[in-house]
Amino acid sequence: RTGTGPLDLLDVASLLSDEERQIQETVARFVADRVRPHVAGWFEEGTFPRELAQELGKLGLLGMHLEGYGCAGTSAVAYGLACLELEAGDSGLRSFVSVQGSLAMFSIWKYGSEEQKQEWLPRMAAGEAIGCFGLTEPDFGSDPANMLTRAVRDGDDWILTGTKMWITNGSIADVATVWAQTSEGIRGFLVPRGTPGFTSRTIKQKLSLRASITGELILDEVRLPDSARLPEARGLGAPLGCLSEARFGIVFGSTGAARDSLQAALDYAGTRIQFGRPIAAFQLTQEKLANMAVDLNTSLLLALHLGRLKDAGTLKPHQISVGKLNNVRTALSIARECRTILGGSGITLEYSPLRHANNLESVLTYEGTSEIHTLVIGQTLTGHAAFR
Ligand code: TGC
Ligand code: FAD
Repeated sequence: RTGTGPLDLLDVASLLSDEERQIQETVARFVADRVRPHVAGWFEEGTFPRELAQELGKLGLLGMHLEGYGCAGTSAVAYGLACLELEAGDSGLRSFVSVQGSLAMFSIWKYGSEEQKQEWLPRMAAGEAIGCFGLTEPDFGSDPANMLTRAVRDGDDWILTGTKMWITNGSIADVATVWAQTSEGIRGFLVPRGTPGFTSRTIKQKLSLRASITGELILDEVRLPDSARLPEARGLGAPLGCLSEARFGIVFGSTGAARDSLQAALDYAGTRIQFGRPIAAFQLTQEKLANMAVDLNTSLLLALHLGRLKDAGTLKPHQISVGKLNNVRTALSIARECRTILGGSGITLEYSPLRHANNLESVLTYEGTSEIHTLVIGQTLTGHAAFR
């Protein structure tokens, strides 16, 4: 846990409320019982068991920081701690929860009509309906402003045409939030599975986030009524507002993958004997462990600080970029270093660090690449946007 054992050098746990600790404990227990025993198998098979959705729903983890419509309405910090424990299990599990709650549900909660909220949110909170969020396209990832997907008016209806790429839950979703250009700028649409012209395919042969379904969405002249449009979503700021929610979860989540890797390396170093001593007794191993523990604790403090800002309603997008950039690259570096401590044993799925490291390669890229977050911070510092 964040707050137990030798890894909590700074007693970060003492900064949490009883309720926050309780939520964290509950999620950690769920991960220990329902995820840890199976996750290596899911990763190897490249699957995400759909039945987990309803279990996550029962625990109140889907859209947990949203108010009403069957959502738990917890604090941002509690949501972050849940992400941390889920990602200590696997980034794929946290991805599922991020996309469902912070992207698909949040887009409806924030920009949807009352009818859309009533139709989708309670079922999505329960894990009975799965959502996805289609922003990225084959030719436009970091630069979504130039997306090619178009929605054109036809009487009272809209006709959507385009392709969305790398969409988490894309091929298992019951409803997709799809972002498209219109003559009035970017707008969001809810596209239910089974709508004529809407198909998806699962992307195979991934080396990262294997315990997560990633898909491609194909929209071939999909006809939708105007009631499928998210009425309050106007311009690129709408999808970027959803991204701020999910990026926040990653600031916490990535520290979970780092903590789990470090715990595995620490345990292994204490029992692996070479040259007649546990490898934990060698100074070079201790230097690695100490540096990683310092970095982990720093990441946790940063996450908690941003969480407190979010709960106070003052968190700014560039501050989320600081957290996402720092905590994901730190977690990736920790996971890789932990793998070295495990030696040859570290290359199999028996131990978690290389699985986490492989997953974190995706986390470094999605929700804004490390380069994009660097440029967001650069723009804040200098006033110059260096994206284009
Ligand atoms: P720019 O002109 O800067 O901004 C357009 C409008 O958006 C507003 N804005 C934001 N609003 C809320 N939150 C943010 N973080 C925002 N950033 C910008 C901005 O104020 C403006 O509003 P307005 O009213 O003036 O129009 O836009 P730009 O085209 O120059 O792009 C800026 C840039 C590069 C930072 C942006 O395009 C970007 O973030 N690109 C990265 C794309 C990205 O992150 N894609 C992620 C796809 S979803 C995903 O990866 C899910 S993985 C989930 C999982 O499995 O866990
Ligand atoms: P590109 O934008 O082509 O970038 C390639 C390289 O160029 C990167 O290193 C990038 O940083 C760099 N680069 C680009 N522009 C600049 C610049 N101006 N300055 C300097 N360097 C630059 N998207 C969704 O919409 N929904 C999802 O659910 C979703 N899930 C995902 C799940 C996985 C497993 C993955 C891998 C991706 C997912 N994505 C999703 C897509 C993800 O958001 C994009 O991959 C990401 O935004 C980067 O886009 P790209 O892959 O097209 O790379």
